[in-house]
Parts: sequence; structure tokens; C-alpha cells
Amino acid sequence: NQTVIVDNQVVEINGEQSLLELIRKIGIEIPTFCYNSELSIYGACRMCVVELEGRGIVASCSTPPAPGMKILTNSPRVQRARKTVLELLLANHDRECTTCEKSGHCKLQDLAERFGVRKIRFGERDVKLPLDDSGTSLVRDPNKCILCGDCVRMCSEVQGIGVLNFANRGSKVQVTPAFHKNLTDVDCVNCGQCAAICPTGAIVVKSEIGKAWAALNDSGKLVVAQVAPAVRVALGEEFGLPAGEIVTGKVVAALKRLGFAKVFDTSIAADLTVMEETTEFLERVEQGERLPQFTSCCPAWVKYAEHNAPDFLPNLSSCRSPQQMFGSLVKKYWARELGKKPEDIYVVSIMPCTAKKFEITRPEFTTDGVPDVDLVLTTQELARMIRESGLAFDKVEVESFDMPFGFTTGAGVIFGATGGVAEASLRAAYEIATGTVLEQVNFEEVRGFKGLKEFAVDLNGTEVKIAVVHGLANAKELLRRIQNGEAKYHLIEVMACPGGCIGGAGQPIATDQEVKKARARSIYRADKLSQLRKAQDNPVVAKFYEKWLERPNSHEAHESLHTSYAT
Ligand code: HC1
Ligand code: SF4
Repeated sequence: NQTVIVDNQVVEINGEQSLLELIRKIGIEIPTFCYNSELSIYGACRMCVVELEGRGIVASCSTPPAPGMKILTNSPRVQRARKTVLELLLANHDRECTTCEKSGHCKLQDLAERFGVRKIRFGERDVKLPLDDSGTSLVRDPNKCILCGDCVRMCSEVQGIGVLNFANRGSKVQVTPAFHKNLTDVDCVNCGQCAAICPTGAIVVKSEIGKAWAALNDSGKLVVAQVAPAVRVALGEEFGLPAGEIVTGKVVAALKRLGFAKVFDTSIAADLTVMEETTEFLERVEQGERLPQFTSCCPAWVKYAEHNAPDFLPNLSSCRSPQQMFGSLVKKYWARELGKKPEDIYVVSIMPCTAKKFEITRPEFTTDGVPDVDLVLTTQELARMIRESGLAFDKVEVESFDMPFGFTTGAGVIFGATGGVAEASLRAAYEIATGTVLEQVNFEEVRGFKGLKEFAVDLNGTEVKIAVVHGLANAKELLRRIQNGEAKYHLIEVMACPGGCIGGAGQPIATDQEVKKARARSIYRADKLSQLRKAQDNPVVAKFYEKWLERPNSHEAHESLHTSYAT
């Protein structure tokens, strides 16, 4: 029969591809660096070694189970081998742990502690390689790289970009963009997925906490926050709450306690985006032009399209992202109502995303020298600020978002999960196109983690075909099929990060897919619990049109809420 013996325990083989999978199944946590369930097997770090009778020490991630195998996971030989791997890595690794951005979240630090590495038998490397902090979103420190190749495979396999690779030979091997360029000089889209998977501090998200504290301590500025949909289902994880716990009210309260004068909801701007984008879409369908229409709220996708799919740029929705629409509303209209100058208001976005840090620096989102959004902090950076302040997050009493940007419908919340933008648009498109009330608002077909989701709906006699992709490699494949005439759609949602914004690289680290799934479930639960589920029913958004914007796609709306793309 199909069994193996692991440390004297009989274990059945049940379709597992590797010894690692089989051993983890029985609750033994084999340490790894380069093994990730969503990437290909690389088998280079040697951290996952086990002892196989008759064969000695083998890498468990790349050894398939075979009936009759006898495996030891913690024998003296295994213990020695693991320690040696760690010591060799540490000998080649910058050891300034206390000042590292990744301190406390570093796998190397973790495993060195777990396996009791107290001294390193090998000499320390003395060459210092230059840092790359040229970009808005990431900092790359090759001195902390352990050559596991996770970022390389993430960038090419999941994101279809491939700007990171191995260079040089022997002891000089490095992971770097081509010709040792900076990330800003290659086609990096700032998605940050390389940083999210990096086990050490070799690629990290650029921290801007210092700027946030400085603004909060500047009495001349009214500092306001906007909170992205996906943050509310993830921040709790940083404080020991279960994955996906909805902590919206606590996020608001914590931001208030940190000193933000007002705390607003990006989801209301997502409702506004639905109005603008759906109106634009229905017009294109009627005219039969610039179809398929692509969503444009993901800045990594927009940058990808600019680099790699210029022919499709006219097909992108001209809508700015909700983050940027929000900035525009605050600085252009709300400031005027308050009798303030745009530069006296400092807008901080709390985002799950690293590319949002880049988005705010795009010149089209600066008006008369004043940025529409001043600063982006990731979910993780906010967690760090809360910890710095000493606030006990689990104990803060919940508060509600402030008005006038504090009321959202479920449509604006589901933006945070893959498929959400398409679903929110469908809820509006159906009612606008048919003039009838949509009773069943759930479009299950576009939910979930399948790489490509498709759905067709009858809008007043026209069959409208929708596709949803997440992970840029899936977008790349879809574009190829459209170009070859193999696929035809009317509306396509693209999110760069697997899972959508809930899987953003600024979120608490989650290499386990189940964590992302729990966040997505909570996004849909928050939608279900909302008083209103359709963007077109948001009374506050209706007020914005009445007061400031006239109607969707009006000249004024175009000026403030739309944009164009760089070829
Ligand atoms: Fe997103 Fe969006 S949903 S892009 O994923 O359209 O970041 O959460 O804020 O802007 O609303 C991110 C999330 C976010 C925008 C909205
Ligand atoms: Fe590749 Fe994204 Fe990392 Fe840039 S940010 S190197 S595109 S994975």
C-alpha cells in the first residue's frame, strides 16, 4: 500500500507531490526559504532537508514520495545540516538585525532563533553592495539577499514581468535587475509582490512613517486619512486577531488616537468610481467603441499596460482610481467649503498597496504644484505606528468614519477583492441600462481565486461579456488571447496582486492562501451587512454630483475625476 514512514509514524500518500507536503500534512513544520505553494519548485535553499533511508540528506521540497520510504525529520544529521545552511547564509548576510525594516518579520532571523544558531563558524563577507532606494515603493538591499530566488519567480511566474534575475557566477551570484540597474530604470510596476514574498530584508516596502508623524505634529496642517477597502479586513492580523476579522471601527478609532483630524473611507470614492466608470462603459457599448473597457484603479496594472500593452491604452477606463478621486474631491471641493487652501490639507491614504505610493507621484495627480494625495502608508506601516504609539489596538472602542466622506455602500467595499470592481459595476450597469431594479445583487461568478473568471449578462438585449483577472501573468495571457482574436469581452477587470487588493504587498505578510481567502470572505460579509449594496444608491455620492460634479462623465467630472495615460 501507498505509505511511507516519517519518524516512526506511518503516513499515507494521498496525491502529495513532495515529501515536504506529506510531512507538513502530519503537523511537522519543515522550515523553508525557497518553497512557496504558488511558485514553481526551485530546491535551492536546502533548508527543507530531511534524512531518507538509503539516500542520506535530501531536499524534501523536490523529492516525490514513494511507497516504503523511511524518513527522519529531526535526526542529528538533519539538525547539523540545517544549522550549517543557516550559518552559511548568515555568513553572507548583513547582520544588522536590530535596525532592519524586516526585523521581527524575517524568516532568517526566525529560523536562526528556532534552531538555536548562536555563533557562526564561517567568516563574514566584507564587500558592501549598493542599496537601491531609487523608487517610491520599494528598497532593495542585496546585502540581505539569501539567493532563494522567491522574488525572481514571483516577478516572472505570477506577475509575468521578469525584471529580477540572477547575475554573475559562483560566490558573486546576485539577484538584480538586468545590468545592475535600479528598479526605477526597468519595467517594474511597483506591485511589491517581490517584497511580500522575500523572506528577509532584501526587498522591503519603503517606509514613510517619519513623514506621517511630521505632518501630524505640524499644527499648520489639517491631516486627514482615507482608508482603503482591503485594510479593514487585514490590519487586525498584526495584533493577533483572526485572519480576515473586520476591524473597520477600530481602524477609524486608532487613526483618531494617532492624531488624524478626520478619518474618511476610500470606499465612498469607489462608489463614485462605479458611477463614472459604468457610465463610460455603457456609452462605449452603445457606440461600439474602445471595447473591451479595462478597469483602471490598480496603478500597477496601469503601469504594466503603459509599458507592455500601449495598443490597449485607449481601452483603459479614463477614470482615476478611487484613491485619486478622493484626493481630488478633498483638495478641490471640500477645501473650498472649509475655506482652506489645498496645501493646508494633508491627505494620507492607508492602503494595502505599494504601487499606490507611486500613483500619488504621477504628475497628472498634482494640481498647481500641490499633490492631490500627500502620503501613502501601507497597512503594515499603520500597524507599526499604532505599536509605536503604545495604543492597545484590541482594546480601542470602535468609531465611525467622518462625514462627508464616510458613507459607503457594499459596492465600494467589494473593490478590495478580485472581481469586486466588476461586480460593483454590474450592479450599476444593469439598473442604468435596463431601467429596472436589480433584486439579486450577488454575482458569484466573478468572485473567488480562479486566475480568470468569466461571466455574461444580458443588458437590454446586448450580451455583455465580462472577464476578471488577478496576477499580471494572467492579464498578460488574456491580452495575448484578445490580440489573437481567441477571446472577446466587453469589460475586463485587472488587479495586479493575486486575490486583488486584499493580497496587496502592503498587507500583513500572508504566504498562506487561506489568510487571503479569509480576508476575501470578510469583504463579501461586509458587503452583505451594508445598509445599501449599490453605488447608485449612495445618497452622499448623489450629493457630490448635486453640489460639485453635475452628473457622471460631465465636463466637471472629467476635469476632476478622469485622466489619460502615458505611451
Ligand atoms: Fe484597492 Fe481601490 S480597491 S485599488 O485594491 O480601487 O490599494 O483596498 O483602495 O484606489 O477603493 C488598493 C483596496 C483601493 C483604489 C478603492
Ligand atoms: Fe517585479 Fe513587482 Fe517586484 Fe517590480 S515590484 S520587481 S514588478 S514583483
